[in-house]
Amino acid sequence: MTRTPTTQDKFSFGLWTVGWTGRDQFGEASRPALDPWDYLGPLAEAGAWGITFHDDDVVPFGTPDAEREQILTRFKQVADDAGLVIEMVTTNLFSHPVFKDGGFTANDRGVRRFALRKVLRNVDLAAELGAATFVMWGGREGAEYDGAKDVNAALDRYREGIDTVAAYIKEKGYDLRIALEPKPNEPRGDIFLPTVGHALGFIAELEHGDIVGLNPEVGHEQMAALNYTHGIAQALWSGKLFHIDLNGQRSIKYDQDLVFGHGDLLSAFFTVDLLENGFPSGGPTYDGPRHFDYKPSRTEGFDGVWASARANMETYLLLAEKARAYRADPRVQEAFAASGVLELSAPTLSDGESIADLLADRGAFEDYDADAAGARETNFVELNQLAIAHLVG
Ligand code: GLT
Ligand code: MN
Ligand code: MN
Repeated sequence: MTRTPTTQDKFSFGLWTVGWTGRDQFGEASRPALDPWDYLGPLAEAGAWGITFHDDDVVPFGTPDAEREQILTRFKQVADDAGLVIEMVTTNLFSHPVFKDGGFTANDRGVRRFALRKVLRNVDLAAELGAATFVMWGGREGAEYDGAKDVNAALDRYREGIDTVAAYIKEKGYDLRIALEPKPNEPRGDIFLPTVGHALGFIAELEHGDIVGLNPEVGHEQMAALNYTHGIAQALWSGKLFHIDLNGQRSIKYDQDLVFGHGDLLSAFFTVDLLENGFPSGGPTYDGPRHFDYKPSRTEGFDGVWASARANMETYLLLAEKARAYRADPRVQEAFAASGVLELSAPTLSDGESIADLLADRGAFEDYDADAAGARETNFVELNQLAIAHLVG
């Protein structure tokens, strides 16, 4: 057992995580649904600092305005009483059949306008509740059949939609940033912005890309057989890691949303190492929420729901301890130096060196002993074994 989480740890949970009733494509709910505010007390007791939700998680789709206000007031009150920060809000553009072909990229223009209105209303709510991040997971933005979507037009419409939301945030003066969440597939056969890389490329094409970043999810990158730690590293490098969804995934299959660390544990170790300790030679760091987007397995009752919520935080804290010890270990520092890991931060050209200087440097090419360099020992395996020793030792 490790230390109890505190609010300093900034652990937060989606309401839809502990609130998932276990209903899937093959079976009915295996747990009852509580009222949205009933999840808040136990989460705070378990050590959570924050809570996040979709509009429809709290206020059912189609609820009349007056009732919506009452529900939201009550939810906010209970969150305040529990000491939970509403750090992120997101919009459900995937459950209702109106969004069966997407929200911002639906072929049907009326659906696109409806989706925009639903999002803009939710942006107002997010700002009112003091959220810092507005996540946009485009779960239904995609297609099953290549012929069913004009991808050029879809990306135009996606850009138009995101830029409209970002422009609205600026116009209103809200202190809110948008975080796009990539996912390769499920529920659509193929989803637009399938990976961190695709999403970064897309953000570069936006007019208001300065307030648009990413919310990468562990399992979503791993579903595409990609390295999550590298994904968030590149997002950090681009100044775009606005938020994260931590969970577990075991290889390329359906989106498992397991507890953090219950999938690829070594990858989770290096993710925590990066989040807690930063890059080996410095650089941009992440200090946002440690947000868990997992699903308590359908086999579990409510005891299992709360045990699995705690498990996310406990695993994170255990890994954080291990990662700290790993970095502080003189053998690791030595191995970093011996492996050249720290040498990588030295610019390839010297300060003020011109291309002509490089071309004139015989030592760099003509007289360079490429065979000797090719024979240089890297000790990467030894370095990795030190991580393993810290992790399981
Ligand atoms: C949905 C999805 C998650 C997203 C949520 C935000 S909803 O559960 O599977 O990955 O983060 O829209
Ligand atoms: Mn997921
Ligand atoms: Mn997610």
